[in-house]
Amino acid sequence: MAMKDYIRERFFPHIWCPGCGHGIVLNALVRTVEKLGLKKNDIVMVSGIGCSSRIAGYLDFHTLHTIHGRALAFAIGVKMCRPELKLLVPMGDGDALSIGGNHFIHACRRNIDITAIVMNNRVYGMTGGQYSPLSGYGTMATTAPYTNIDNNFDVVEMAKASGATFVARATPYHAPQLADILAEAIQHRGFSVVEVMTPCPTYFGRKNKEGSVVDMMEKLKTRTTPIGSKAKQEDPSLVERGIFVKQERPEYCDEYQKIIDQAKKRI
Ligand SMILES: Cc1ncc(C[n+]2csc(CCOP(=O)(O)OP(=O)(O)O)c2C)c(N)n1
Ligand code: SF4
Ligand SMILES: [Mg+2]
Repeated sequence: MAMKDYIRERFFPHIWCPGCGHGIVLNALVRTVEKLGLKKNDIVMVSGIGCSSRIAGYLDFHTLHTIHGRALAFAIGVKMCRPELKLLVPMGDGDALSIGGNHFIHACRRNIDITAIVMNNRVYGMTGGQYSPLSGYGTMATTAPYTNIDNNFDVVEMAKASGATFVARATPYHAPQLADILAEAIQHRGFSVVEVMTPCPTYFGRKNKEGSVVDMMEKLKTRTTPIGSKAKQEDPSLVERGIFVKQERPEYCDEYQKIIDQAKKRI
């Protein structure tokens, strides 16, 4: 199918600023769905609220555009009713780990077969550039004009510690690798988390003097490195990208079905 078959043109033009990384994630998602041969009718995309969450409005799957921070709660409800469907949950860093942090860790712990894509631009983009739990100590934000003194979470470490069975990090600069990682995440049976380090030139970039969009993209190229690379040993400040965790563990809907079967035997 062509790209236009996956897009809801009636919602265009989109709201994203020039240079925003979210559009590249949308593109990678469509390519992945096409490559995997998934049917649009078999996909449910659930989002909360944020610039990143708009992806669910723009794509022509079954979609739910829900409440800020609560996308995973809705997605879990859908998945438990219709376990045969593919659940994709695009989230912002604020959506996933600030207001939605509790849902995030418990979804990881349960290992329910959902793919969470955390678009980490280190800021609340949609609402005007407030700092998020991913902004990091020493960054500037609309709500931190004298610098942010909150330390940040690491999405990958958080997902690993909470029990996600697939954990990866990618960037829109490395778009083909992003699509490959999304494909593995979607095919993985269990809770998969893909952190995508995306640029928000309008707020994070401008407040932190990151330069142009090209400069921000260049940074994703030069300040990240594949997992276990020699470059990381030489410069520990580089951020690793790739697949950190991929393991088999009982999936939540499968386990729940066993409970249903046991209960039925007692009737
Ligand atoms: C319950 C609730 N609280 C707050 C908001 C306001 N709000 C909307 S989007 C957003 C943050 C968006 O940041 P993020 O999730 O990082 O997405 P981005 O826009 O950066 O892609 C906030 C605070 C809301 N819509 N609902
Ligand atoms: S404000 Fe930031 S996150 Fe939102 S569309 Fe613009 S660049 Fe993207
Ligand atoms: Mg954000």
